[in-house]
Amino acid sequence: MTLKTETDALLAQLGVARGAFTGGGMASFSPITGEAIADPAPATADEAAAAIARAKAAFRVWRMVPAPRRGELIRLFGEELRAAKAELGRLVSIEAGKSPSEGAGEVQEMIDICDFAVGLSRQLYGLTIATERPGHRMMETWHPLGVVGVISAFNFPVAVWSWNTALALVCGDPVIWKPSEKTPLTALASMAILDRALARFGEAPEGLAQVLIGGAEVGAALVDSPDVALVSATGSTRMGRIVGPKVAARFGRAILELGGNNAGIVCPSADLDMALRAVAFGAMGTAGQRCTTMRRLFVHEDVYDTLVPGLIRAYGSVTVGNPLETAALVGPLIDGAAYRAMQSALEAARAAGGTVHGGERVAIGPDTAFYARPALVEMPDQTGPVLEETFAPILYVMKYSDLDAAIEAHNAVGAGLSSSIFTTDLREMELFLSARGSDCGIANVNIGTSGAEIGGAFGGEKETGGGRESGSDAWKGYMRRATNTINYSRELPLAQGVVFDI
Ligand code: UN1
Repeated sequence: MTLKTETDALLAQLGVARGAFTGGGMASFSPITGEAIADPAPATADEAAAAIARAKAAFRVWRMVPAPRRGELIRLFGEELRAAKAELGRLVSIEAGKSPSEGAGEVQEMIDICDFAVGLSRQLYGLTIATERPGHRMMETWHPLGVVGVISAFNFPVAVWSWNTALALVCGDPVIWKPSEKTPLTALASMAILDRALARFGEAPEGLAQVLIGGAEVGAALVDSPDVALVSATGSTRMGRIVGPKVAARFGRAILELGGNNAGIVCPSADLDMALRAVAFGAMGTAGQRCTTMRRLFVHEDVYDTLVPGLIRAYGSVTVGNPLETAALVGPLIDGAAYRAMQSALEAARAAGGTVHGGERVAIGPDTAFYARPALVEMPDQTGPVLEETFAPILYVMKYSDLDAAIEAHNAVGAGLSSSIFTTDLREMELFLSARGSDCGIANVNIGTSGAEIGGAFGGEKETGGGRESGSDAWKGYMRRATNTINYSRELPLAQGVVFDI
């Protein structure tokens, strides 16, 4: 069976109409072989405008549905996702090139956020606050915000949308999704799954959840529309530099999840065997194509010669291959451009004095597929390509002698998403987690930088964009807060003791 035949069958099983993914002219490829597997139609500017108008109308209805009732829709969505987990996970593997375990893991992440959001639908709490005026009460209320536009990336083609969508729908907001041009099929399938939940729910307004397949112009329609209250965008810092100011210029709200240049620090007291396994997954997992991928590693000079040769061996022996046909841990890069970006970063690293282990192309399948052995690069300093995110499996390894200096170097990059320290010394650990430690939105101890659970708030600082999605109180980004002061007395005392006797 070709990948195209299998994709057709999976899409049919998942309930996507054939016309939605054939004959539309926007070719879509599987990175596993590089072959074309479908060609959906891109949305036109008129279609985008119509979708926004439908969502705006849906908001007027949905905001009045009680939140726990909105949660019922997400409960049904979670049920539908459980029923479709195997097929959707497989489609993620075909379209994004992930191993079956990571494809299934991505769908599990969707299920997890649904469970979280169902509970959340009864916990959209505001505070009651003491007032200085007698006979008064002060409280805050959280209200639905409006239409949410979700722009997502190829590497987590469905999970990131679901973090946003589960929360937004529970918070009372309609959602319009512009998935990556590289992964339209998993988007169509996820929408078909949500459509089944909507049909079972029965009372959702038309246009509550929509998908717009297309390129930058579709994203721009969401970014520029004053009727889109919140734009939640995941992608490169370059994309965020365009989206952020445009949304701000119209006083819209943005949640930005941009690049990461995540690092680990391995201290002398670390459990080196555990550190090796954690670094291997963090740096090579998903072929280095997570925004949370570990890209830099600072190793203390006392343990460098123990840890790094072991890591180099792991890089040499890790299985690279077709993740659908073999048990390979490292699958393909998304496309040729990703491979070329990897090679030019390695070239720049060599020029900056780096010693490169691995990184070469591995011939698997047709030459339209791009597989590469992950690269470990021993760097004398943090210079050149080390300072930037290259979306490929490259780990830059540097030696350190003083932890304060290592933390300083750790923080001396533009991005601020995720970070790890490997230590069994509580002073080192607490320093790393303190105000003068890691400057990232995620700071871990004795685990890698990737693979966050949905219960915590996900996102990062600086050039990562500052947005938070998923767990904790990230839901507040999808609602507007009103402060209410209620006078139940027969007097009219003014705040701050102001007198205004008329
Ligand atoms: C991303 O790469 O855009 O923490 C998201 C992780 C995953 C999400 C990554 N839960 O690695």
